[in-house]
Amino acid sequence: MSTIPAKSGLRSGTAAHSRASSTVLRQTPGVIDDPSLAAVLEVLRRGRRFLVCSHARPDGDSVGSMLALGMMLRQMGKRADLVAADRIPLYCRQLPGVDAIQSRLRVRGPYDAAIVLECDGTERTRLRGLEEYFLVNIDHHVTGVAFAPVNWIDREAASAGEMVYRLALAAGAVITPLMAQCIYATVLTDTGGFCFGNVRESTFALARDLVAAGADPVAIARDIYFSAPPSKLLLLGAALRRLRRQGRIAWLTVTHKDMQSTRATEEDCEGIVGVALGMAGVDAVGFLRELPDGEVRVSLRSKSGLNVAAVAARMGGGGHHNASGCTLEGPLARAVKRVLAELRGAFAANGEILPSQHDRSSRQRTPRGNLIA
Ligand SMILES: [Mn+2]
Repeated sequence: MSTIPAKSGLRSGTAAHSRASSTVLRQTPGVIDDPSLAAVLEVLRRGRRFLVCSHARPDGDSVGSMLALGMMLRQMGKRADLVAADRIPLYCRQLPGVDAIQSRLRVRGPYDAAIVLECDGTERTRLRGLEEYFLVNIDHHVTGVAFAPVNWIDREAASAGEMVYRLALAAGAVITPLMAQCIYATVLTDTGGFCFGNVRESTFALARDLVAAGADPVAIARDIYFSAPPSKLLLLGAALRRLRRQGRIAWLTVTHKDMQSTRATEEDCEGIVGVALGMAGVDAVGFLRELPDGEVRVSLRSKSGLNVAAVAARMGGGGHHNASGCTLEGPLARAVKRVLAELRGAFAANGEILPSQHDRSSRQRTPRGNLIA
């Protein structure tokens, strides 16, 4: 942590916030006070050829942080191959250099190290052959695991992209407009547009730095939030028809049939869970989607102190305090029961007793007559 004292004056952040802002803003090239960051940089300086990858079903943070890290490595005169097991989602396809990301299920090549971004193990990447390489793990999830010989896990970072930014500053790299564009996208998406609990004072300072370095916040927001294909809105409609609520918990489900009838793709599911979280009085939401093989993909979100990363971890998944996920066995109805039981249990463990399923006071009817139980 930096020893530079916080600025005096109007600072209302907690000590943790101030520390984090110091780390982002005051990292001077050549002065590295984080031994984990230094260890990562050492690997990057020594090697010549790198593989850069992230989790399967890449999101804005995985794509943006891979691209920015690739640009940084090339600036250092290194070779970087960017690889993803699944296709890049539509909302990320405007990011600079995105076409260079190779779609692979197996990796091979003479790499000095493979850098794994925001994963808790090599399995998350769904890339075969990865374990044969010297691994570097860069992660910001609260459920992060030190699985590699070199691990840099910063649970306070708003995105993996923020960590790449710090790495680039420490390496003495120039933050080019294209790098800034990619990193800004990681911050915007992982904070849900600066709304989630991982937003702190330093996040805005980082965003300011990135805009100063050439990121265009309006263009990035348009690409990410205002360019949805029609299938996404049709799927949202299907999900909202099955919106249910019990007290502070709401949930939505989507069947495989819904996916087929709306011609929705997996990435069209992105963001649906957040819509339900917009309901007043709801503090936790589960979105459950039936997969073609009958398994159920679960996304959890919260807007209170409820730690949904812990809830997901109890069901074999993980993630962030306010955003997490897991995969359960079907059928859908059984998965719904399990998710509700875990969410209720988590509220109860916080000392918050929720009305039971049969408590009439928690029931209401929507204008369409759907029971929101
Ligand atoms: Mn992330």
